[in-house]
Amino acid sequence: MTQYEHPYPAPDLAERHPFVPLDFRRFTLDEMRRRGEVFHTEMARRRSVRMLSDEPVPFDLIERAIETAGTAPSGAHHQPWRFVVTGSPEVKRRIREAAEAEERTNYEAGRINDEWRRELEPLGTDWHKEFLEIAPWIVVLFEERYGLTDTGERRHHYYVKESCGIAAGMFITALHHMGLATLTHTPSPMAFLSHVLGRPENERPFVLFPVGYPVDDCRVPDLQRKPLRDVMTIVGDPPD
Ligand code: IYR
Repeated sequence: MTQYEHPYPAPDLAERHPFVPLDFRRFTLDEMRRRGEVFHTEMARRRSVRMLSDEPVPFDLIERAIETAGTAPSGAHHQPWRFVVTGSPEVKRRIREAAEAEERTNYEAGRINDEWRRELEPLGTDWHKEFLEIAPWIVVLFEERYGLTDTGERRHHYYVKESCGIAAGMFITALHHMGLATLTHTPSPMAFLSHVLGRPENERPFVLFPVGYPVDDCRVPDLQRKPLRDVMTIVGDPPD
């Protein structure tokens, strides 16, 4: 057994903050490799989908994905996120109108420069955002810039962007795993979402996700992912 000279919790904290046993599953090495392989193959099929259909999606699937996203680690475990969900045609219409107005300025009034425009060409995007009305659900992840106590005092949050970025990743992973499609959409600027969705001062829009099934015969850009050698660097000798 590994002996720690400085175990957790530190002895002087253990009484005030007792720890509980870790619920951890171990697998055989064969099983670990198989699970890793199966999961990678499944995740390699994930694609951002803009051509979402209007086919209804039961709300409990959205709830499950948000619960899963909420298992993300966060700075000091403050969980500085809020997932705002709408399936209302009226609210979706208002979001689409405001997003398209902003994106039109991006694409047509030069907020996107020529280099950026060329980079977006393979994705085939323009200012039209029909999916915002067609997809059954829109989920907007708001970052909590600071928390509020019961008495209305501000509570500092830590690593908010990192925490929300991880939660966003887990959200799209959970949706894909259940057989749903989404797009990490950041209509820019996004401040209109606070207004349309009636969010308080301490929340700021982070990413918007339209969620649904892809349309039949959905096509996506022919993108390749970087091979391992281009994203991984090994330093030093391996452990014994
Ligand atoms: N927000 C715009 C433009 C856009 C920017 C990037 I970087 C993308 O990867 C995709 C789109 C839009 O949604 O069209």
